[in-house]
Amino acid sequence: MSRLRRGTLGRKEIIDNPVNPIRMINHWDNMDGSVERGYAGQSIFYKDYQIIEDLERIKDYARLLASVGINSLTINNVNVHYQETKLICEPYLSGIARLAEVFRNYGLKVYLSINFAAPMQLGGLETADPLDERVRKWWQNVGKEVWRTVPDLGGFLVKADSENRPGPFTYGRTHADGANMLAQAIAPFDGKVIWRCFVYNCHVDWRDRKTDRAKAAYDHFKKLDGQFDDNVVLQIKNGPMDFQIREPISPLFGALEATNQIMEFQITQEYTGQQKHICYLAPMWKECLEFDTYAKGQGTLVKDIVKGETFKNIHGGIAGVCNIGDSQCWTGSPMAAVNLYGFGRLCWNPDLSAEKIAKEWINLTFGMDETVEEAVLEILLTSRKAYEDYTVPLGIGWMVNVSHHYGPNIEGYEYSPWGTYHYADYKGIGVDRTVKNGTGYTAQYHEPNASMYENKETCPEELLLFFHHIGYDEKLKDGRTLLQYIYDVHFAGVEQVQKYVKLWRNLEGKVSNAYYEKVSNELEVQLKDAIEWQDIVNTYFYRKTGIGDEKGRKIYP
Ligand code: GCW
Repeated sequence: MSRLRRGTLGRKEIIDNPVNPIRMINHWDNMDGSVERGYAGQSIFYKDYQIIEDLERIKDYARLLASVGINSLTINNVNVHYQETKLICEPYLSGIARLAEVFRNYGLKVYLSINFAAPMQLGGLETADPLDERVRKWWQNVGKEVWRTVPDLGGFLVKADSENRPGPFTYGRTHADGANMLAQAIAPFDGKVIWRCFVYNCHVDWRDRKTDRAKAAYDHFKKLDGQFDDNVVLQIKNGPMDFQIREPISPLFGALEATNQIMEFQITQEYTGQQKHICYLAPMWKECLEFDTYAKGQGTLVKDIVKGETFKNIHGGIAGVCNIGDSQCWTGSPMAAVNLYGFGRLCWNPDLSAEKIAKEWINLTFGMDETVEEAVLEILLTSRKAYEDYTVPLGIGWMVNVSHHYGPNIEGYEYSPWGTYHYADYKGIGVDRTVKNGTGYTAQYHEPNASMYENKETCPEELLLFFHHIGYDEKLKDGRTLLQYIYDVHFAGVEQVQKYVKLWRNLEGKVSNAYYEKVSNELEVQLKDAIEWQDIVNTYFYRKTGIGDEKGRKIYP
């Protein structure tokens, strides 16, 4: 590791501009103090339905975000409940103004998540129809009031017609109608409407094998391309389903050519170990950003689309669902901080490698000790694959407990209305999303990606079960059967966590005691959970097939 000589820093000049214009954090905080999918304690913004008075910690937070280059944030959950709907009016608005002032000092703009049906709850109207004149007027007045109190508010974030939230569909209107109505109301104040594309039917029937949740965002939004106002930005989750450990990129990237769009990543580890497991997410985000959509021929990378370059959009960037709370170390688990750091760094410069970012974080967190750097780096860089191996490999996803999404429950969602199935039977598993025999999802990609996914032979193996239904006895690339692969990676995933425990043990005395203890305890939990996943998944497939492990390892009957 090269070190700067004393005095050299003063002469070093670096000009480093951010690549993405919008570098945003989304909080899913509720005013009762809870955080939806939060694993780091309670909200730092709200307590007992009030905005927090003491802004000391908020100031630290603003500084923390600014230090990794974040320039905007939403401060309330996209699921805007009854009380939170009132954040756009007094007495809360003055509280928002106080928060905005703290963030302003660190170069961050505050945005609010709004309830599309607010004109009914707050305005006493019997409709929220975006084309109704009274509704339009109502939002215009809200705009005036809000920006009078918070003159530099960034704008509104909207989750509409999604998971039972209200939206324009109720009135037979499109999402362009809904978004543009709001956009026009706040355009005079330079406000933006960030409109989420996480729109799908969450009341499907598992018996219906044709409806495919993965197709929903594209089906809803592709046809609206070009219809959104200049101050509307669509926010698209990285994958077509929902923040699983492995998904293909959303086919909307590369499909929308005349619409402002930003990427949505999930920093909080809802499906990736809930900040009890170490899972470094920057490698996954890198994969998304480097993906070639072929939208304008070879080399049309997602990172260039989202920064607004490919299609010359007015706005572009990246948003991430936050992983902090009021826990002492911000992220509940100290190791989860690498994801917030990594998120900020990638927004700033998506060309950085996940390894470089991890090294930076390790040195900033633990200092320059090379043993520590090497061990922590090894843990971080292998952690995503390890998690995938002992949980849900090959792109199958889910298999988690219903509602809180922690721990294995292989058929937890199999007969539910959420559209998240794996279709395991005694012969095979996986979702056929081909045009030829399946849901036709593969056609949402440009060529050659569409054909690559359509054909089993060319489909990237790590996504095999996302795109195909495969027999347990079918051979994978290296000659192993699918079933044997499933067994192997579940054992391997656990072994990897055992290795983490050993690697971490060597660091006693080299990292602070508090840190050492906390991470040791967390690794114990991770190991126990990994074994739980391994045993439940392996037993499930053993019971389905009656075929044991070729290597004779323990599988519970
Ligand atoms: O991942 C799912 C979560 C919900 C979340 C939703 C969304 C805020 O389970 O908790 O709601 O996605 O992104 O809107």
